[in-house]
Amino acid sequence: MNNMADVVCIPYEDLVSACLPDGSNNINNLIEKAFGSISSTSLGIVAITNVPKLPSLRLKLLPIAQKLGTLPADQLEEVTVPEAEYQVGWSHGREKLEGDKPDFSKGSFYANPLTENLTECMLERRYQQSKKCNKNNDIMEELLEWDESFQSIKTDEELRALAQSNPAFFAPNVWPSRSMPELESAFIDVGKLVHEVGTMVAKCCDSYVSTNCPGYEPKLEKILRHSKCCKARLLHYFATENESNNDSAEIETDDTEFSNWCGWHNDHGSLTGLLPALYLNSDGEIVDCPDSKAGLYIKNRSGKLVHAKIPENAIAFQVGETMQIHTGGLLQATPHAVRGCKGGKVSRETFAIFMEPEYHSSMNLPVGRTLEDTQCVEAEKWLPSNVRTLRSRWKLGMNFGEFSDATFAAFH
Ligand SMILES: O=C(O)CCC(=O)C(=O)O
Ligand SMILES: [Fe+2]
Repeated sequence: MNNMADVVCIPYEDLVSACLPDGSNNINNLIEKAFGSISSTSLGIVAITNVPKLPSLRLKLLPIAQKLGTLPADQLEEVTVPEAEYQVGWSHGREKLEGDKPDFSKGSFYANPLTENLTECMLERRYQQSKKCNKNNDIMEELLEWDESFQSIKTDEELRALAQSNPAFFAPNVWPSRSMPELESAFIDVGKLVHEVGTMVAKCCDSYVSTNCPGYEPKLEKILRHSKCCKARLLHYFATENESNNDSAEIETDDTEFSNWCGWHNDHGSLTGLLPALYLNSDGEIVDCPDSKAGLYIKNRSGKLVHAKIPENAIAFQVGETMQIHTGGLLQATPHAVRGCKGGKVSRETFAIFMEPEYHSSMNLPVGRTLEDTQCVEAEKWLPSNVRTLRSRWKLGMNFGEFSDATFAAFH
C-alpha cells in the first residue's frame, strides 16, 4: 500500500508575487486546495519550494538536534527548566502521548526565535506606545490597535505578575552556550526565515478568507507580523531500538501503535512552519530513511491517512486551530502524527515553528460564520478518541493565553 502523497507546492517566487499590493496574482485556488475546509483532499499543509538560503541553513541546524539529544545528562540539565514546565530549553519525557504514556521517543529544545525575553519585549513596546501614541505614526497606530494587552493590562507590574504566573508562556530563552554554542544562531536564523515566509503565507490566507467571507476583517498577516509570541521546537527523534523493518506490512489500523514517534494531534497556534526532516545514522551522517513508511502522516478531510512528502528545498506550513477559529472554519487544522523508523538505528531531526497570537489576543469568529462552522465535527472526527477535541479546550470569549493553557493541560 503506497499512500505517499505530495503536498500542494507553491514556488517561493509565486508566493512573493501573490503578496504584491495589486493582488492580481493571488493564489486563492492553491490556498483552498491546501488548507480549505471545503476541499475533501485538503491536508492542511502547503510546501513553499525554492526558499532562498533554506538548504544551507537547514543543514547547519538539523544535525545540531542530534548532537544536543545525545549530550551527557548533566549538560542537558543546565538547559532544562522545570519552572517553565519544560516549555523553554530541553524537554524529554514530559509530554503525554495518546493513552497518557510519557513520551520518551523524542527530545525537544524550545526557544523563541523572535525575542529572547517576551515579557521585556512587551514592556518595551508599552513604553514606545505610551511615548508615541499621540504622534501620527501609521505603524504605531496599527500596532496600538492590534495589541489587545495595551487595553487589558494597565501597569507594567500587572504584566510582570501575569508573566510570573504563566512561565510556560512567558519564560525567557535559555541556550546551551557552553556545551553547544553553535545552536543559538543556527536556531534563530532558521526561525526568522520561516517566520518571514510564514507572514507571506498568512497574507495569502487573508486574501482567500476575505473572498469567501465578506464579514472577515483580515487578521492572520497582522498576527504574524506583530506578535512576538513564536515558539520554535528543534526535534530529535531517537532511533527506535530492537524493531525490525517489515516492509511488506500494511499500515497498522491502530493509530496509537502507528504514531510511535509523535502522537496524533492538531497544532493549536495560528500557523506552524515545518522543515523537511533529516535522517542521520549514529555517526551523524545523513542517510536515506531505511523504512519507507516512517515519517509524517496526516488525515485529510475525508479521514484518509496520507504519508506527507515535503520536498527537501521547501518549508511546509500547517494550519493551526487558532487560524481555524479566526477564519470561522474556512481553513482547518488537520490531525497529524509521526511514524517511527523501524530498523537501521536512524534518528530523525526536524524543526517546527509555532507562530501564535499574543496572550491577550481574542479568539473570535468572523461575522457571518457560526460556532458549528468553526469547530466543525468533520475536523475532529479523525482524531483518536482519547485526544482532546477543540470544543473541549476552547470557548467563545477566551483569549489566546487561556486557550493555550487549556491545550497545554490536555497534553501534559
Ligand atoms: O516531526 C514532525 O514532522 C512533526 C512535528 C509536529 O507535528 C509538532 O511538533 O507539532
Ligand atoms: Fe504538529
